[in-house]
Amino acid sequence: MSPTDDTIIALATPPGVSALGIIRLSGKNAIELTQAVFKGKNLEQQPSHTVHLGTIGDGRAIDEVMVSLFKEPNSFTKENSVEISCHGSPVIIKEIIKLFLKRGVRLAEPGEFTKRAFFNGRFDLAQAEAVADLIHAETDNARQAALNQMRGGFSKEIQKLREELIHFASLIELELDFGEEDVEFAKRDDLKKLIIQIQSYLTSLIQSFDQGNVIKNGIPTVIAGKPNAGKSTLLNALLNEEKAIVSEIPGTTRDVIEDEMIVGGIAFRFMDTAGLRETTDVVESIGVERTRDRMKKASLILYLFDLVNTTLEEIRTEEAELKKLGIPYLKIGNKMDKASVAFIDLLKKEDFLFISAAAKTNIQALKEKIVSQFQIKEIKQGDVVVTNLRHYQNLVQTNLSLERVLVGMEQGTTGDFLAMDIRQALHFLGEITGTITSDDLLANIFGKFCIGK
Ligand SMILES: Nc1nc2c(ncn2[C@@H]2O[C@H](COP(=O)(O)OP(=O)(O)OP(=O)(O)O)[C@@H](O)[C@H]2O)c(=O)[nH]1
Ligand SMILES: [Mg+2]
Repeated sequence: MSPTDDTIIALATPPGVSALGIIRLSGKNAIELTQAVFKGKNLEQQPSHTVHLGTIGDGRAIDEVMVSLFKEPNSFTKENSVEISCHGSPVIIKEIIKLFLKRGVRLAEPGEFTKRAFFNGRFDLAQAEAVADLIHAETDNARQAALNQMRGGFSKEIQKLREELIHFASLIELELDFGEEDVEFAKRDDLKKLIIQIQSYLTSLIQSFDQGNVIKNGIPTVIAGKPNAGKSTLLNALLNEEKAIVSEIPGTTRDVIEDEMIVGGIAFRFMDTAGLRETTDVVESIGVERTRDRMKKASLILYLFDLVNTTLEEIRTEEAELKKLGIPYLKIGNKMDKASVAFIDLLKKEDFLFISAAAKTNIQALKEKIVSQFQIKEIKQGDVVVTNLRHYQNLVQTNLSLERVLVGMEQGTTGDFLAMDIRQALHFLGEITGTITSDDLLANIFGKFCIGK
């Protein structure tokens, strides 16, 4: 059931001047309402999935348009839907939308089309979320993961496991009805087998999040080093943008400055940080704390040395510190334009990459080196990868609840406690697919969508 019967409208293409603009309507009266402002054909008599040329306007013609019809339930929202392709002028788009607003159509909220599709049973919640991921995919891997998820991904499997668990929960609850009598409808061995099977599936999904998280959020790559090493200059060179302030004053950067960039088909989240040094400046020392924190969480550290102002001993000391973190790192010698040839020669034995961030020398080589540190598995059609933090958290919670059921059975816990933990597991699984929802959860999910989707 749709949450409302009203008809909604939104521009589905980006605002601004473009060749075409697509305005989308959905709701019981979408076709009838379009007919009222359309001249060319009687739209209500046309079959679904057909396109019609005509003029649109209210007495005067606003534009010549193509109207695509989708009749319920064969549309994205499962409601009557219309897509109006007009010329991509903001004035035309505004005037056309106004025509409909005057007739009682309402502007769609973010994600409202997808929300209706979800409520009308086109797909479950995990699939609805994948629609947003698909739109925002920045790499081919992210696109494929989202598409797989949108096409069903783990949804069906989770639904099936959930039904089997429900079966056991109801059997155990039935036992409780018999009170004192010693009956066992739910065979404990079968339940144990089922739980182990579910856990093994959940574990594989949970493990896939390592990769899924990288796909969705990029590989956290921290640029670190002493003040003035040229970290901010390097961030700007990597991004090809004046993102961070560069100055000759040591201690310029105090906060973490980050941005994402696709290199070799992989998304990296580059972070420029405050230079590492002991300082009495309160703000700077907070910045240094943040640097250390980000370094610990990084997948790769780009450690920068100023080739002009650093001795071999200093390099050795800094590297020893760096090594202790146990995070993969690259040693980068910056300011090669000003450095002495002898010093560079000396460092060649130390597995250094030499660059000039200011002159953008060897930045391409550095990018290649960065990419070569990661072997990203290509996601293929049908591969299930959990990319969504919410799904991941619920999968972990489900697993914990099931673990409690297993432990409970080992310890001979009574049926009522087993049933409670099974219900918990069912709750967490149900939230993934949206069998169980709350207004907050839905508002949170759909509020992040674009308007018009
Ligand atoms: N000659 C030369 N100078 C550079 C190079 N890279 C950066 N610099 C200069 O070094 C100084 C410090 O650069 P930043 O990028 O601000 O250094 P930082 O590591 O971010 O410094 P903090 O934010 O203070 O930790 C600036 O004057 C830059 O212009 C380079 O490749 N060659
Ligand atoms: Mg800086």
